[in-house]
Amino acid sequence: MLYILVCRRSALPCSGWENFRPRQGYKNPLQDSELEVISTMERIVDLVGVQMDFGASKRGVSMGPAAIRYAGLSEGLEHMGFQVENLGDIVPLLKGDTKPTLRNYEQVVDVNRRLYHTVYQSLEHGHFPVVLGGDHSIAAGSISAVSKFYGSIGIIWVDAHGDWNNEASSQTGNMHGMPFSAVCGYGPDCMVDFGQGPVYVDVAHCVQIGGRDIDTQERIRMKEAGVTIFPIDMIDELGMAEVMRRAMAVAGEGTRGIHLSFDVDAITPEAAPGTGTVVHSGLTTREAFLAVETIARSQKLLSMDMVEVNPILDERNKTGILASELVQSALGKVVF
Ligand SMILES: [Mn+2]
Repeated sequence: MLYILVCRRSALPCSGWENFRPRQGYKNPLQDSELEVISTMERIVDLVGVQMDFGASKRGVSMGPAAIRYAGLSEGLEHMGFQVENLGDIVPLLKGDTKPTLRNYEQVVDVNRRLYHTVYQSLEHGHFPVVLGGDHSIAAGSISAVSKFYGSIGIIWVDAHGDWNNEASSQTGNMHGMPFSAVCGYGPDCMVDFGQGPVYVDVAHCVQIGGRDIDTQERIRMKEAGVTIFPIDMIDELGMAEVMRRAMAVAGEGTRGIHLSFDVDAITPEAAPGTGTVVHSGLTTREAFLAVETIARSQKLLSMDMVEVNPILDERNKTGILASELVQSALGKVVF
């Protein structure tokens, strides 16, 4: 007996009934034994690349989308049964205004505005948006769209860094260190306000996982805001399974679903060398997979970013391949 039920909103296989829209010919599997496949047509993933590296100090992460695509992401997702729509890449302006506290802000803001519209449209179509970075500043645009569309979401932010600076607290002015703060309404607002009336994400549903290089000012701001943080030492002690159970409760309960923002620098540099801001002693690859597999099993994932893959710094696309596999696992690829 095979029944495939699909959440229209998340485009993921769904065992619940909340989001299920019965269509003509539908028969309740609990009462009827007839073989029926329901609506695999609606499992559409929109892939959008963002060739952005103006939010970081090192160049080259703009080639991340190509690296992840060459690693076979579309083919892998299609093999899983998804229909993949490749929306191409967003390319930043060649030049733009800058200032010491917000480096290359004009290019960052412009890209985020365009990404906002792309992701919002994807959600309106009932598709599942996957955003490939690019540096992490682009999460401001993608999350702004998801938050505006759903109203109430949770965020799971997997990263070696807090990304919770603003123009006042940042020591570098690099805007890839600011998006988490921005989407929660703690600035800089230019990253998330495109005239759409931004819907800020409630910090009560925000989780940081894998942090091990958080600035002093940033730490104070995160504590004051009340972000739930599972730094690397807590993952050592509790184990990733328990950390994810707690993270899912914070981000998933009382929200429409979860946005996953995954920075590959969360993973230990031996396994993910192709990224600009490596920090020693990070997540093992299995801890990273367990995290995304847990999110997939919850069926609460609404959208995701996979960011900071820098092919110039990589070894034979090792990090690009890992990023591609992590996206597939987040969308439900199972080990067995
Ligand atoms: Mn980051």
